[in-house]
Amino acid sequence: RSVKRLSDYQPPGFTIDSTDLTFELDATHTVVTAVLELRRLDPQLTELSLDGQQLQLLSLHYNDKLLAANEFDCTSQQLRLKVTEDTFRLTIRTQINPLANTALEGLYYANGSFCSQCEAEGFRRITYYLDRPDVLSVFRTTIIADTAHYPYLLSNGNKVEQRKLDNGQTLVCWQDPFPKPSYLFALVAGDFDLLRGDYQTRSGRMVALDFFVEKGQGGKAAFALDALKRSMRWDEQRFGLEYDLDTYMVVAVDFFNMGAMENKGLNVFNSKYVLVSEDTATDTDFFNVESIIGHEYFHNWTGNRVTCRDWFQLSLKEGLTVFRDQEFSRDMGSATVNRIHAVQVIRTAQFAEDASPMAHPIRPQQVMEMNNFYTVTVYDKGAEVIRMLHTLLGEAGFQAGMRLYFERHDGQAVTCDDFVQAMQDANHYDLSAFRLWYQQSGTPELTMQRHYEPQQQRLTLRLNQRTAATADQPDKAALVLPVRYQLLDESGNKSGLFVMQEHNETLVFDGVSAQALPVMLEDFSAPVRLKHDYSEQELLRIAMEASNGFARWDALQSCWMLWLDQAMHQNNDFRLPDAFFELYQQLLKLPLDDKALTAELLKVPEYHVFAENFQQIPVDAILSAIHSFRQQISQRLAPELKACYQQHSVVAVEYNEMNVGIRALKNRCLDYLALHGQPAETLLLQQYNSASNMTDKLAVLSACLHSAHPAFFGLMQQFATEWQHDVLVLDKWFSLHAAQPSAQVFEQITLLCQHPKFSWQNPNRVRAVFHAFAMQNPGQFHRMDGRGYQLLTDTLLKLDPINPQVSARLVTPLLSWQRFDLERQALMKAALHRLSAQPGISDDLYEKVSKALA
Ligand code: BAL
Ligand code: ZN
Repeated sequence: RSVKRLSDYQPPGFTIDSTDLTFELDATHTVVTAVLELRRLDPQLTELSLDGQQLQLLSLHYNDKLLAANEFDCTSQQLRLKVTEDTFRLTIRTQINPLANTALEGLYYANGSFCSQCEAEGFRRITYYLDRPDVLSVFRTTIIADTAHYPYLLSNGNKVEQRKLDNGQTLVCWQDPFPKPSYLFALVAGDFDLLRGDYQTRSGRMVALDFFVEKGQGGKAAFALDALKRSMRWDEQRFGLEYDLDTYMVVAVDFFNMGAMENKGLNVFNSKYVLVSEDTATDTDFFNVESIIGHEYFHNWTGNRVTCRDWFQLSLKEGLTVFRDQEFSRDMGSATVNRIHAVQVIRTAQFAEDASPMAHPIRPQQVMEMNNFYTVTVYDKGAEVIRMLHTLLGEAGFQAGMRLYFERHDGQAVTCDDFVQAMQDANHYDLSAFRLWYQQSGTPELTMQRHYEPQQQRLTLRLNQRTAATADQPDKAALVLPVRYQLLDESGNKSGLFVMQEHNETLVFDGVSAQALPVMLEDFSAPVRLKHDYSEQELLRIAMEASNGFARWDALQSCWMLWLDQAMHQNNDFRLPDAFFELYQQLLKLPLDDKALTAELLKVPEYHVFAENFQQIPVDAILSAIHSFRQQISQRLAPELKACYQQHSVVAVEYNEMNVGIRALKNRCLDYLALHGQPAETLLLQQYNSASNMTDKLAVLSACLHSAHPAFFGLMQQFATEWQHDVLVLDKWFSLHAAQPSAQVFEQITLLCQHPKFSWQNPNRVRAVFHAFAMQNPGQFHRMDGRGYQLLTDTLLKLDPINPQVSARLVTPLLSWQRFDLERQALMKAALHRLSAQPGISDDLYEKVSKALA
C-alpha cells in the first residue's frame, strides 16, 4: 500500500483549462462524458497520467481521434497516454454505478437522489482526471435525467440552460465562472422541497439563496436560511468579504459521510445540520447548524477562492475556517461558553490524538489515505494555531494579514507557508519560529512554578515547556507560546501577554503582594497542557474571583483533577470540600448573568475529560469517582438544586442566547435531581410531558440515563412511538440506548440494528449507535470481558466493505490500546489483530490499524 509524502510534492506537469462534463444520469448506469482542454506545463513530459477509481472506460478521444485500446494504458487507478502537443483535448466517456457506491465518495445514489462528494479524492470516481487541488479548471456541467424523478438538477455556478427533451428527460446546464479544483465539484439530482430567500450584499448585489431539503421538511430549513444570511453579513463586517456568485445553494441529504461540504455555490449538507425546529432539535443542534452553515459559507473565501496546493496543506483552509466559524459563533452567542466548548474538544479529542498512534502535525508529512486526515488536529488544533497568530498580531494586524493573503493569492492553490508569510509581511512581525507549529506534532506541557520574594514584593514565575515524543516524531523543539495572563491581587487585576519562545523563561511581577495569584493561559491562549502549583484553596479563589469566566471554569477543572486524585487514593471515601459546596450554593442561588456559563461551572467533568489527564487511564476509578461526585452534589445541595430548577423552569421555547442559557442551567439541576430516585420521578415525568421543545425532552431522558432511573425505559418507549417517523430524532434515541451503562446494552444494540429505520448504509444511523456506544459508554465499551471491544470489531468488519470512511472513524477508541491496563491492552490488541487479518481491509482502516500495531 502506498504512502504519499509532502516532501515528494511536484507541481503538476499538465493543467486542465476547461472541463466540460455531461452526465446521463441513471442509478446503476450513469454515463459521464468529460471534455478536457489540457495544457502541458512541463515541456519535458511526454506522458499524461490521469487519476481514476472504479471507472469503466467506454471511449477515449485525443482531439477528434478515437483512440484504440493499444494507444493508451488504462487500469482501475490510472489512464496513461503519450502526449506530443502542448495543448490538446481529451474526450473521455466513462460509466459508473452510483447505486453500488455505498462508500458515498464520488457520485452516489441514495434515498432516491443523486449526490456527489469529491473532497478529497472522490472526483476520480466520476471520470479520469488530474484529481489534485492545484489543478484549477473552469467547469461547465450538463445534467440529463428523468424529469419526473429528478425535477431538480444542480451543479456549481450559474444555470445557463434548461430544457425538456422529448423522452421525458430534462437537460440542465451549469457554468461556474470561477476556476476550481475537482474536489469542489458537485452534482445533485432529485426531488426536494425548496425554501428560497435572498440576500443583498454590501455592494448592493442580490444573491438568491436556495435550500433544497427532503419533501415535507421545508419549514425546518428556515433557521439555516437565516443563519446563512447572518454568516454573509458577518463575513462582510468582520472580514470585509463578500459573496461572489448570483446564487448560493444548499442541499440537505440524509446519506452523507461528513457534516457538510463547501462545493462552490452548491453546498451539500448532512440533513442533521440543516433541519431543525424547536420540537425536533436541541439547542446544541441549533448551535451546530448555525456554526456549520457559517463554516461552509466562510470556505467560499478561505478554501474556494484561495485553495490548498496539496492535501498536506488541508489546515490552510480548515484551521482558518474553523477559526472563522468559532469567531462567528462567539459573536452570535455566549463567548465564554463557546470558548469552553472549543477548548474541551482540544483537551479531550485532540490531546488524545496527539497521544495516539495517529499523532500528526497540523500539516501532516505523510499520508496513506487522505480521508484519515480530516482530523481534530488539522481542524481544531489548526484553528488554535490561527488563533495564536490572532493573539500575537491583534485583530487589526490579523485582518491586515488576511487582506494581503487575498491580494496575493486570490484564485490560487497555496501552502500554509504562504498564509504565514502574508501575516508576517503585513505586520513586519517575524514568524519564522512560529512556523514550527505546522510541522511539530504533540501536546506541549507548560509548567509554571512560583517564587515570591516578600522583601522586594516580587513574584517570579518560572516557565518551562516540553513536548513529549509522539508516535510520529521523537524529537521536539521549543514552540512560540503566547501566554495570556491575569494577576489577581488586592490592587485589581493586571493582565498581559507573555510570548514564550524558549524551553525555560521567567516572568517577573514587581510590587505585588504575597496573595497575588497569577492566572495563566487565559482563554487557553495556546493549545498546551498547563501544569501549575496552585493549591485547592487558590483554585477555588480563582473560581470565585476571576473576572474572566473562562478562568473561573478552568480553575474548577483543575480542582476536579485534584479531587479525582484524592478520591482515587481514598477509595471513594473522599468528600468534596465545604468551600466547593459554598461556591456551588452561591452559583445556584445567584447564577451569573450568563446562565450557560453557570451551567458549565456546575458540571462534573465527563469521563473523557478526566481520562485525558492520565497516561494509563484508570477507567473504573474515574467512573466511580464521577458517580460519587454527582451523588454528593445531589445530596448536599438538594434544596438549592430544586429551587434553582423551579426558578428557571419556565422559559420561552425560542432559540436565543438567554433561553439556551436558562435551559442549560435548569437541565443541569435536573440531571442532579434525577439521582434522587423515586422522589424525582414526578419531576422527570412532568418535564417530559409538558416539554414543548426537544432540549427539555432529551434532558429528561439523559438525566434518567445518567442516574440509572427506572423511568428511563418507559420514557424511551414513549419517545420511540412519538418520533418513529423522524430519523434525525430517532438517532437521538438510538444514541441514548447505546449509551446505557449496563450489560443490557448488548441485546439492545442487536435490536437497534434490526430496527426498520436502521441502515448499515447510512452513516448517521451507524454513528448514532456505535459512536455513542464506543465514546459515551466507557463502562460497557471497556468491559473486562472484552465484549465491548468485540462488538466494535464485529461492527467494523461488517462496515468496512460498505463505507471505509465511517469504519476508519469508528476504530479510533481501539487505537489507544497502550493507554489501558495490561488486561485491556491484550483484549484491544487482539481486536486490532482481528481487523488487520481481515482480507481486503480498506486503506482507511489499514492505515490506522497498522500504525496502532506497529
Ligand atoms: N471540506 C470538508 C468539510 C468541511 O470542512 O467543511
Ligand atoms: Zn471545512
